Amino acid sequence: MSKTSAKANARYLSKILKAHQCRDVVIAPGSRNAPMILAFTEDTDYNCVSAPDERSAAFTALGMTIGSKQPVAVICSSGSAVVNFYPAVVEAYYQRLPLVVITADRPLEWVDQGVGQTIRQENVYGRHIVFSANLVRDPSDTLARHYNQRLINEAMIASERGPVHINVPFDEPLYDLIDEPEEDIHLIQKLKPELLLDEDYMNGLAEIWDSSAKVMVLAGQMPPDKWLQEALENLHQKSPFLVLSETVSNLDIPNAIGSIDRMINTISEEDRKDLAPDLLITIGGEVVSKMVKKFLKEHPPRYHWHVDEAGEVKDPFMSLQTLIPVQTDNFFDQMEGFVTSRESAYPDKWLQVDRKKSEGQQQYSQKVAYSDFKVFDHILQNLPPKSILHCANSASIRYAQLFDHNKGIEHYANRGTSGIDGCTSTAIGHALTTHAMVTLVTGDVAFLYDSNALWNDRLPANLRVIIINNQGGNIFRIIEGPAGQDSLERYQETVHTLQGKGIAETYGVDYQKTTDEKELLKALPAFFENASGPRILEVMTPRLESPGILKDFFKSLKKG
Ligand SMILES: Cc1ncc(C[n+]2csc(CCOP(=O)(O)OP(=O)(O)O)c2C)c(N)n1
Repeated sequence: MSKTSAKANARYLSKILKAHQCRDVVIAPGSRNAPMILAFTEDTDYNCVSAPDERSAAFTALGMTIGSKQPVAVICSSGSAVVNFYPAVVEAYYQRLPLVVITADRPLEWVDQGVGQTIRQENVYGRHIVFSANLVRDPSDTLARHYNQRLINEAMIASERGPVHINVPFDEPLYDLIDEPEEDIHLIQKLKPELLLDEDYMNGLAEIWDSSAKVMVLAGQMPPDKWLQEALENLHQKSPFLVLSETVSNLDIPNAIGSIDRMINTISEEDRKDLAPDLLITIGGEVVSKMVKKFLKEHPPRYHWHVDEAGEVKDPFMSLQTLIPVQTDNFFDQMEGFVTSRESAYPDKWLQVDRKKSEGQQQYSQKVAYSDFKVFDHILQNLPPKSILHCANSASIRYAQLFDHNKGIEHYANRGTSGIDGCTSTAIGHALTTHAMVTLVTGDVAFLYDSNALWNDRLPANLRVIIINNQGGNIFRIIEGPAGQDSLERYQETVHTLQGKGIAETYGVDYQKTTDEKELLKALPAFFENASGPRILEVMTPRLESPGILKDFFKSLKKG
């Protein structure tokens, strides 16, 4: 007979979570959480990962939610362990990822009483969590048992909107195991209806669409969605429109401009006016491109709709008028039935300009000196087909946005809060849930910051980490503002001579370093071959020259 924890709350969690499709659990060590460690690890339905650093553990779990598209639990002990989950909680909040945070707690009676590892854990994630449950300790009557089970169900249902927190107080004994008992577990499921707009709404929206000569869809961060792609392509056949697709939107359609900055930053003011839409429809999450935000603020559309199933107002361009709270693919499917069939030169014109920019970029890439720009070009060209690319914040994802990408590559970045604190852990979590190759391209500071990501017991062999080591935060040499300041090198760029070799050795990860283009080109193909463990490639690049080469790139496209 299988064993489980003697603590009822730990058993309820392990039984209810799997009924809500949660099968992956990342566990940070501790004693207060021992009942949950026992309940989850004794249950063979769960895939458990051990990660000692709570911040990395939570980001690893977050990466697993991206890969599995299911809720993933992360469990820790009490005290400051709990607040080390916070960075991943906020990232999950803004990316709406189903991170299920389970924290062990001391009995409530001991909070603020000078007892070790005890803090105010109830509702500790404040306004960055979609649901917080504080379970009753050792539920001894029917009502208390029902209450705890209902709260766990509620949390799991809420996790489809973002991170949830379940705080679970335990007192000693913590380690008692019992035979799996026969006990009633209360399950609540939520149905997910396909929502459609009624005809009156659709007629009104279609009228605006038909009256708008220039219709633009701007796609922010989202996972690959073939239904949405199909819906957009069908609608485009009937009434053509232009799509600006951020790299992390994972949209792969013919009428899309993927390198938004390359276009917007290199056309004349007159052309920008011409590109500005009459009707803007935004979909997806965060938008990386600062340039598109500036462009749309300077050239506000006449109409702006935001399609978001959750119906939350997001208005970075200060132009939103209509919030459309239905599934995005359904909306465009429906739209196709209501708009009038027509021709439009608008998308073709800009797609042609984009092709020219792409040619200009290829020419520039060929002649440009060794730099971050050049290195990105080579990396992106060498990525294995049908693989997954994670880009760290911040220069990595910004460079990635400038290039045309090979079809079939999925793109991810922690753009919920744009932190550098969990990019490696997130990529590792994602790699743990897939057989595809997962490549993380990261700056040196982001890599060093999250080096504890490698401290887990299940480092995936399909992980490849490329550190672009430009000896500091090169982004601060690129953006306007810090570049001319005395504070730049010490306080923003944080110039250093650190390298990843020692970290790789500590964690037993295969490591290689390249210092010029020739070495890089030689290393890349072998680096991406299948291997028995993860690999790190550190690419040394010139910190002073790279920002200038990026600026020259934009200048050269402006001229062309
Ligand atoms: C947790 C956190 N702290 C600080 C920042 C501000 N920040 C943004 S990018 C960056 C430097 C990144 O440097 P690196 O990883 O070397 O990438 P590079 O810019 O050189 O490509 C910093 C400190 C942040 N985004 N997140």
